[in-house]
Amino acid sequence: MSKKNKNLGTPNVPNDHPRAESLHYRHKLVDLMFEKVVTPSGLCAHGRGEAFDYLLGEKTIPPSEKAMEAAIASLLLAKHPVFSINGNVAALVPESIVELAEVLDADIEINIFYQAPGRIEAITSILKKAGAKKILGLGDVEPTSLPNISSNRRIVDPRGIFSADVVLVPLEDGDRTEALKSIGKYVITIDLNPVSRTALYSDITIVDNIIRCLPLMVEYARELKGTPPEELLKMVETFDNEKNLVDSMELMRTRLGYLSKDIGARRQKIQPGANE
Ligand code: PTJ
Repeated sequence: MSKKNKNLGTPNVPNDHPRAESLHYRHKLVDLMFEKVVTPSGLCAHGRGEAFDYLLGEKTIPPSEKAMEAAIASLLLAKHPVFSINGNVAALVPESIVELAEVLDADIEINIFYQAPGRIEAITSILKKAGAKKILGLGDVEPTSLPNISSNRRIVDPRGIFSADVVLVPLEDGDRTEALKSIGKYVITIDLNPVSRTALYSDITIVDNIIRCLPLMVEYARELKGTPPEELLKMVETFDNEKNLVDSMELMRTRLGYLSKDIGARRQKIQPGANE
């Protein structure tokens, strides 16, 4: 997150702070944790994501744009696309999730790991405020279980993830992704960690911050809607997730190399005389 001097209106975060936008999202997650949308573990997950984002230079990299294009193409080709929404996703990008689902005619299913009284209701409320009309995973029908997984990540809505052909599972634990793959779902994820199990198991991994990439995915969806299915299929078939993950890691490595060479100059800038 690098936009400066934007009025974010976050108490205690001056807009001219060099990391104002990043701090704004941290405060937002903390506030929403007290409202039960986000779980305390969600804060840890966000911190892990931030560390990887730093290695990307907090920018959307070309391999991620490629992955987004293939992801949108596969969602447009899907018979029943479903988005799995946890607390962090609902807190960070509620409007974009609802807009993307609308453009792609996808279902939204709230699917959380840390079950606690009031959480589903809090997430429902944030999604409804963002304009969601239909939300699955609310327990109004008997839930069903994914095979090959013992934790409560197995519990899904029979009308949603269970019957989907393509599932978008952003910021997700590897067990769920592995279980979804074992029953033949086509899985798309958004994960800043290119070596997480979810990143490795998924058919398409978008290595980007969900805050940056969801609005871009909405743009791709609007652009690609109406593209002939043969062209969409070509975009999906020519996409190579393994190569894309390697390319993303190479860019992180290059940036680390650049940062290590530049460290003297950066120290001098922050602390004049440091190298004398
Ligand atoms: O709301 P709940 O109860 O379902 O819990 C949600 C969390 C996030 C706690 C849960 O799904 C979880 O444990 O996730 P993990 O296994 O920590 O995986 C989250 C992944 O998302 C990690 O690889 C992070 O690097 C990545 N990540 C975190 N923040 C972002 C991110 N990726 C993209 N954008 C982010 N903003």
